[in-house]
Amino acid sequence: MKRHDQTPTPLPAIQAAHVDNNNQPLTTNQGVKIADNQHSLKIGLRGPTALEDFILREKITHFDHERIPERVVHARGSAAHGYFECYKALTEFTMAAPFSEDGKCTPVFARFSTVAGERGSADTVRDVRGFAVKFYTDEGNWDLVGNNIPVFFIQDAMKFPDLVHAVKAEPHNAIPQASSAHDTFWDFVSLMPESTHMLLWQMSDRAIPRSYRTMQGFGVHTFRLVNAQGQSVFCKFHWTPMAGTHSLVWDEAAKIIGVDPDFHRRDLWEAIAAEAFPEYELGLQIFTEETANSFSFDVLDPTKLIPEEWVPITPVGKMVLNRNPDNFFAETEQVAFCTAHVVPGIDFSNDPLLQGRIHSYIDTQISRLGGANFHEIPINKPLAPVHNNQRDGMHRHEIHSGRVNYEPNSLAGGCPFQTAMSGYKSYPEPIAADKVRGSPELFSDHYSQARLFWQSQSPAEQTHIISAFRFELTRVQTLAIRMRVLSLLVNVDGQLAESVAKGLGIAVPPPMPLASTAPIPSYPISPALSLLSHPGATGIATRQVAILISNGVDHHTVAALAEDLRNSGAVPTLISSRLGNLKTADGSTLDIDTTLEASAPVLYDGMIVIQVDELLKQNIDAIDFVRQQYRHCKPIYAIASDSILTAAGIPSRFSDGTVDHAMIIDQATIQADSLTQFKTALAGHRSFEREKNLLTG
Ligand code: HDE
Repeated sequence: MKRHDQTPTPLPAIQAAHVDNNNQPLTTNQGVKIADNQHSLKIGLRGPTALEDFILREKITHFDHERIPERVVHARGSAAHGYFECYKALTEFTMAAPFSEDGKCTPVFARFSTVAGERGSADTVRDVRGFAVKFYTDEGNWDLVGNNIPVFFIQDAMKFPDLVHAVKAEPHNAIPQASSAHDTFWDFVSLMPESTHMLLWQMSDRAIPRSYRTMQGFGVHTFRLVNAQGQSVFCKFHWTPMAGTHSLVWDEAAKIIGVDPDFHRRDLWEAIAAEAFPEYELGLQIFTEETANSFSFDVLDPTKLIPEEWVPITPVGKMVLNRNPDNFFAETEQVAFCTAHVVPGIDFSNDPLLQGRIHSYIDTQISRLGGANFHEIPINKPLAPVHNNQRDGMHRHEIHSGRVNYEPNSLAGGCPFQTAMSGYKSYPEPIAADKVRGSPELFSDHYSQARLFWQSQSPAEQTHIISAFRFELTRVQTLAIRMRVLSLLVNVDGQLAESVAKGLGIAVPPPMPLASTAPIPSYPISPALSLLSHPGATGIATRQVAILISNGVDHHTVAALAEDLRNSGAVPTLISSRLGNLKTADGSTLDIDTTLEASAPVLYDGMIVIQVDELLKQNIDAIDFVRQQYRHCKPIYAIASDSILTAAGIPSRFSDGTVDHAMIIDQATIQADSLTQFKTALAGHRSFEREKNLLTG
């Protein structure tokens, strides 16, 4: 696929499987036309149903088997089609097909997910997000199955089932759903000091993204790139959203769970439908084995990252998601990502977590998708042709003719044949070692990178981390577990431990003993680890803006505002206390999009409130709407509406007297300057300074 050929057309396998019911008669699965789809076949109108009713039985039997097991982790997710465009050929480092030519485009399917919740759980829970991309390359499928956090809880695949058992709902009562805020999770991680670094990320705003479109993605492990000459370098994969990295605030995330559990799914779907295509730049940290050996940590340890300041990120291309799936089950549910799906030019490192994953992903599809032929499901079919002697099994679709299903053979002319030159070759890494269970000495430093992350956060981000620890540990019922977590945190930062302990009403315990006597490495602060360092696009495209109005509003003002916002790509929604036509000052009417009853402030990135009448000023929902926008640090533009701000108890200045630039007040009508100021605040996403007014200590 070339750069000019990026129209969002379905992959051939999906196109071939597509069914168009338009103008077609209703049939059974055997293609027999159905005369009556309303009534079962009965012995007399008031009599029993006949066993011979094959139409009823086929329909009900199929229905009875409509569900498949959900993913054991990452069950809740949403996906989209798109393409990856390589900026410049990367043949110096890799022969991987997506990087073989300047401007080459490769079709992709990307699925984003939460980890702990079940398939029907809410989107905005505090959790790690999956970021999995299937590249349909001309050399076969390559799956980059990453997360939105660059490190992981554990260092060895051996502990994964324990981690997942601990974080999922507790086995005796299946509570809580999609939440780490319970005893078993914190019991486990507090006994696994290697989790500490990841815990800080998980308690940070990274774990409550505003949108799948505004979060980063990471391959997490160290991978290998191999070029056509067989030379190899190490590599870490980074996805950065062009829209910038933005998160929710916890109170808001928790409320969205109730008012719109599909918040992220809807956001992704609507953005693509509106052709505001989500884009992510792929960057690589490329480094040699010698460089890796010079680090104070082991690059095979997935609880460690490589600071960007040590190995810069080279942008190599971008992914554009430009087509929503046609069918959630057929595509999003049945897509099977496997870390074992690599193409020539991409290889594994010996990271013990990655090594375990290479097995797990294929294995899990066998029970989830009902057998070994899941690669024949249209969404999983490679674009590259498949020829081998694997045969039979549940739900085999392909029909191989002839008597030869083995290799070597002479009866089929030796086909299909091995390709010694261009076939996949594993990098011949020399290894001379004992077969042992254990981990390298460098794996035992569990705190210095946690400290690096903590120290690299802005004050607002640090405050949010403290609140998240307090929230989760307050939910934990066992005092000893709270104490153990604090003893981990003391090793990260005394102030952090103290602030968390204060919220829990307990004294900071002594630090958890260190696992090694080796000198503790120190890292300079890495600004790139703060979400604020990736503001992304400066505009307000796709931002949701609530416009709160009441009877008597100036028609022209509202129309002009909505038009201006729409022209900037934002999505304005007119909200009032009733649906239907609202009477404006000049006697004309305005069509309201939704009501205070049916909507919620947490669904909007910012709000404008215009010329509120007496009734709205006293409406508790309206007051609450404004108050929550303020509390969640979102921009508010009040036009002739300061009375409602007063009713909501909202100041226009911070406690230290400085101006809140995300709070714009005009006394009479809309002012061009004020609107620009509002849009700038909206583009900036949040005014965390406002928390100065909100924090209770
Ligand atoms: Fe996964 N993981 N994982 N994981 N993972 C699965 O595969 C597993 C890990 C990730 O949208 C499962 O098809 C093991 C790290 C994503 O369909 C399963 C270990 C990272 C997705 C599995 C890990 C991930 C999964 C469940 C430790 C980030 C969703 C269903 C050795 C780099 C993919 C499935 C999608 C899904 C196993 C750790 C990311 C059971 C054994 C680290 C994004 O195979």
